[in-house]
Amino acid sequence: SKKAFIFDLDGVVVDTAKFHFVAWQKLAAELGIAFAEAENEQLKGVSRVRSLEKILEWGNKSIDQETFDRKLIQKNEEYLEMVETLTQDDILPGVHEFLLRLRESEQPIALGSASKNARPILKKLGIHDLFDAIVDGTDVSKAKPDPEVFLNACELLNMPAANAIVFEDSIAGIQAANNAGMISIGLGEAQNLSEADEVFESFLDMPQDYQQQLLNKTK
Ligand code: G16
Ligand code: MG
Repeated sequence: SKKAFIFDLDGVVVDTAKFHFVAWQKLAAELGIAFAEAENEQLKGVSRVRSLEKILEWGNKSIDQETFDRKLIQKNEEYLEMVETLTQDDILPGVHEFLLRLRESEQPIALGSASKNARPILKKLGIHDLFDAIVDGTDVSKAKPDPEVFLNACELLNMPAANAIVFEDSIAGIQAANNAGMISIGLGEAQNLSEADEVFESFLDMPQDYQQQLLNKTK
């Protein structure tokens, strides 16, 4: 049967999470705020504006609106410089093959990302055309864990939420999928993603028969 296959971008399709980490860490350092892996984990899937708000909360600091906006522009410019270095080789292991297999069996595929840079990144990776629908940070008003991004994706694919399968690397994203009543599959460390219906370290660790089962699975 047909399912809606919805992919997060950063940390699922491509390892841009490491670029976000470098850029946020630099920004935090400029503000005198400590920022390590644990903090970064909590920013995954979180919008740009909300991320800076969180960093300021952690550091118990406040800055004026102009500085806030300037810092975000600077962060994004640094991030985009790193994004420029991306090639097809940076697609995470097993993803490209999985996408092609889904297309072969004519399964609807969407991207559901919080990033405002999603479209240019997919084009850079040469996989933009594998997606039937793209919903990103420029299309939604409510950030993950709100289910808006994934519900919009389902609507564009013309599929009910109960038939959707979401691949996510972030806690906020798994919660968004669960809030939408969709099957949530975590990519990454199981200890971070305990709320997911299933967790794999990468797409390479997802057994072929599990992939086949997904086509018949409902929540
Ligand atoms: C991504 C990242 C977040 C990032 C957000 C906004 O979400 O996980 O760390 O802050 O997008 O990205 P940008 O600054 O490019 O608009 P996702 O949902 O693709 O994992
Ligand atoms: Mg992500």
